[in-house]
Amino acid sequence: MTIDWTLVSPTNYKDSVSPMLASGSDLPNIVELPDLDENMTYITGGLFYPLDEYMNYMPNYKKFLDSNPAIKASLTAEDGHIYYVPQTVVTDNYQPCTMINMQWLDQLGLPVPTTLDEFVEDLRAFRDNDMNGNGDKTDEIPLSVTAKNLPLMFGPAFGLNLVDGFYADESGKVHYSAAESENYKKYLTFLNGLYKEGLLEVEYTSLTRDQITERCARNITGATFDYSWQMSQLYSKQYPEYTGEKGIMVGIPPLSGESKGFYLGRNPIANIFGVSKSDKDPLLAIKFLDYAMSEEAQNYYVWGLEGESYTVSADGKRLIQKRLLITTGFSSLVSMQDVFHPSSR
Ligand SMILES: [Ca+2]
Repeated sequence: MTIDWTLVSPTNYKDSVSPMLASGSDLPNIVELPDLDENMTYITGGLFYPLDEYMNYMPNYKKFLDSNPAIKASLTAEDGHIYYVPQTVVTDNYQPCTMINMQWLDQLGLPVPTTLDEFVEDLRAFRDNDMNGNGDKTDEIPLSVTAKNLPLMFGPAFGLNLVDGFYADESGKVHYSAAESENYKKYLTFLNGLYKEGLLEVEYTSLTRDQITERCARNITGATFDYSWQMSQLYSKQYPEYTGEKGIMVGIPPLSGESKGFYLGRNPIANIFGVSKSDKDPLLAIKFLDYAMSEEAQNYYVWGLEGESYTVSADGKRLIQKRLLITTGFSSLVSMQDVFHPSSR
């Protein structure tokens, strides 16, 4: 299959695609929607085929929906039909994570922290030493994180899901995070402690990603929290010594406190694709989307090519061969916001 891709920059994707959808004419066969169609605007406009009527041609998608009932429920419209195929975020490598300045950690001879206590010790060491070696012990900022990311970074260690607002425990009982008063109080007390000790940047309420990036360029910050791909795509790149081989701002697993940490931050449905009714013979587009949901395509997406970007060891584990290739592929896939058009018949 040859695909005629129409590439649109992520920054003006919505502005470019919304008018096309509003006019409803000359749409490509497959469209990535500019939003999640929460108000069913495009569905009620009759722009897209109900894909559930084509499940005979979508064995991979059917299998995915059957094994992910919560995602299936989210995708099912009020009229009972499913109109879209999602780009899903169900793996940990797509989640935001804590990133730590690995050069600073190495200089101190400290291990990668796994608990809040260890992390706080690292921050104190960053605060108290001339980590960037400019002769000034006072210009190091231990932690630069946006206010929006703080609950994602530290909530889980207190057993709190402050993003969705609720969670179900092992017995299936639903809890509402902010109302878990004891844990929530401990969480706030912890943050207050960071602030008072000068570990959390004073201007954290107004801090932006651009400012954090600039702090990395000046090598004055010890840790941050952001989407995983930004460690290579954005932050580590700010350091002149970064070659792509060894990360400088490096992601670490979720920190644990009284509760075991967990990744938190992204809706399992990140984007949605529909097959437009401009396509009078939609089966090829439908089969293509189904292939995208297959295990084969997902393996390509995540791992690349066996023998080139990864190898499989005797015990069945996949090992990354070329870190750069993976990193590059990762970035371009993540930033991809495409309208595409399978034109070859
Ligand atoms: Ca310094």
